[in-house]
Amino acid sequence: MLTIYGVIRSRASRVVWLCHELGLPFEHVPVIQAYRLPDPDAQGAPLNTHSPSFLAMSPAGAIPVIRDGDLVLTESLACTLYLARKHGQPFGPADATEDAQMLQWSFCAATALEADALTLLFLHRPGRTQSGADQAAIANAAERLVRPLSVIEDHLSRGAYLVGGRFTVADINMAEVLRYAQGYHELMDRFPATTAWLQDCQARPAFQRMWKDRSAEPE
Ligand SMILES: N[C@@H](CCC(=O)N[C@@H](CS)C(=O)NCC(=O)O)C(=O)O
Repeated sequence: MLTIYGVIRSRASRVVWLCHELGLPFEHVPVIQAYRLPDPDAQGAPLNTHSPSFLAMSPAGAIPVIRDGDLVLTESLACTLYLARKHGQPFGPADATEDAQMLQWSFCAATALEADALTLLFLHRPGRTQSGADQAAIANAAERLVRPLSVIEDHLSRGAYLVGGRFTVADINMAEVLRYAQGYHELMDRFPATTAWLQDCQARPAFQRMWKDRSAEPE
């Protein structure tokens, strides 16, 4: 059986969401980020990204990791793309063209969006007092996101989903990155097709199931 290592309050959410879409059973090992623990190296600390047994399996010391038979795989987007390709349509590619398009949107999410979207998530939390430096970082991140978001907006204005006219792994990979920026309305309100698509993705029962389990985890 497939094993997913990593609490759902992490990029493991992407893999869990896809598995629910696929109806794929998995064992879940809730390895937690070391930085979220007061003393990750203490005896009796929960299994975390510093734990020797976890590092022995995955020296990168990051979650998520999946194990599928003899394959141990890191990098959340590699995990989702692998599972989607393995299980085929509708969530995976029908052919090399769709495969390339799924890679394109996933790499776009990881390289053109993720870092700046995370800046918005961390610095624009409700109730957080922002320093001047924070405000500058938020403005810069939002400005850098305009160009890739314009490309996505244009694409989604002409079709409901990113690839093949159906919901696929590309939508999961992109939606989970754009979720980080979703609360920054000053930016997202400029992209109505993208906002509507994101809400549509998050209304799916598989996302809702993942989100319920994620919300049940300690903050
Ligand atoms: N590019 C990697 C990033 C993995 C990553 O940084 N994961 C975070 C949690 S979302 C982590 O494990 N941090 C470990 C730590 O800080 O101890 C991926 O997409 O899987």
